[in-house]
Amino acid sequence: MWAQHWTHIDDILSPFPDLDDTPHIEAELKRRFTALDMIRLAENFYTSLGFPEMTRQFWRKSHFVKRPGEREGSGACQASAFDLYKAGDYRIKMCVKASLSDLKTIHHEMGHINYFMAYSNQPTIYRAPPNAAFHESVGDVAQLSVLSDRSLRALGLMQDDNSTRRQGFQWKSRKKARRLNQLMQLALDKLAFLPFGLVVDRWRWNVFQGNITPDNYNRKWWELRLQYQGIKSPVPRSERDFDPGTKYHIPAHMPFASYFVAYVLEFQLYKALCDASGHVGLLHDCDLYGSKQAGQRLRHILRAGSSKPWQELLKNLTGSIHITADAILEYFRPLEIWLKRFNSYHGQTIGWNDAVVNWEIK
Ligand code: X8Z
Ligand code: ZN
Repeated sequence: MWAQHWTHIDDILSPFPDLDDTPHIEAELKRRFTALDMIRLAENFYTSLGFPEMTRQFWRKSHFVKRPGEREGSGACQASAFDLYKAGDYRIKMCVKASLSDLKTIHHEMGHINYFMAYSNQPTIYRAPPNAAFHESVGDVAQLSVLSDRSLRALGLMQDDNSTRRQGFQWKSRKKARRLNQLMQLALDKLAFLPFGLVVDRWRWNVFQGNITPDNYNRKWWELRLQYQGIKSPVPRSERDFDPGTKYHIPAHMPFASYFVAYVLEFQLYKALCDASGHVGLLHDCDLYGSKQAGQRLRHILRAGSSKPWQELLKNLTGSIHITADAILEYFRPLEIWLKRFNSYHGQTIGWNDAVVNWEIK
């Protein structure tokens, strides 16, 4: 609805559709996993790094499955994690299904829970992240790891190479093609999100500043959508509609810029943890599963809560006090190279031109 993730159009954007593993992964998840299995899987990832198990209260008091009457896109199902500030009382609220998207989300939410647990010994005032993007990044680092080729294979979610054999594809190029497909699948999540992450708080902060007023709430929303995301509504909109209000975080008054920063930061943290785990090779092939060294480095940050400046904690892990896009660029480089070649071969222009901007809904 918000075009915040573009994974749903993977079928038309996959570089090598014949070798796309995504439908297989989705089918395997549905066939083999229950909602509980998905949650256990995420827990298992964190404990393999040396994090504690989820608490008894977590299992007893969380909301894991959609109840009758609850809608998928409603507040009840919008995934979130809660620190009840009582010994062992941490909960998530999510409607878990066996799907790739929910596999990512459950790792994200459990990242929050692990953060809550790690800083629980701090005085209350420091039981918070050093900046909001840190809280949003932890679980996403786990996502990147669980989606690595090695991890998907270990979980038995990938097709074996024989079943993807196609005429004309040698083993090596087949491997490359499948990797590009996976990078595209993830880019449609992580990269496509960035402009949307910016739009939400650009719009909101302009409302707070009085630059966007009630008489143009919706028009300004769509101007930003076009400017940053390059998208238009498929049906006419007017000020009788309030489209920003459909995004949970607007009526719930939850900041959104933290996700924008987190989507960059998570790659930086992931890269540093991969280095700590002794990973060699391409960044997107790194699986942190079982690495106690990586777990220790990560826990060091989480335990501090907000008792130290984020720059100090970042420096401790990455050697830098700056959040940079170097790691996200490194991660997607093979796809970037492929896309540049593909676009130049097909004479594609990048971006959206006046024809799109001036296109009006009839
Ligand atoms: O709201 C979330 C998390 C809970 S903190 C599931 N996210 C944003 C969203 O769903 O819009 C994660 C990605 C962005
Ligand atoms: Zn979150």
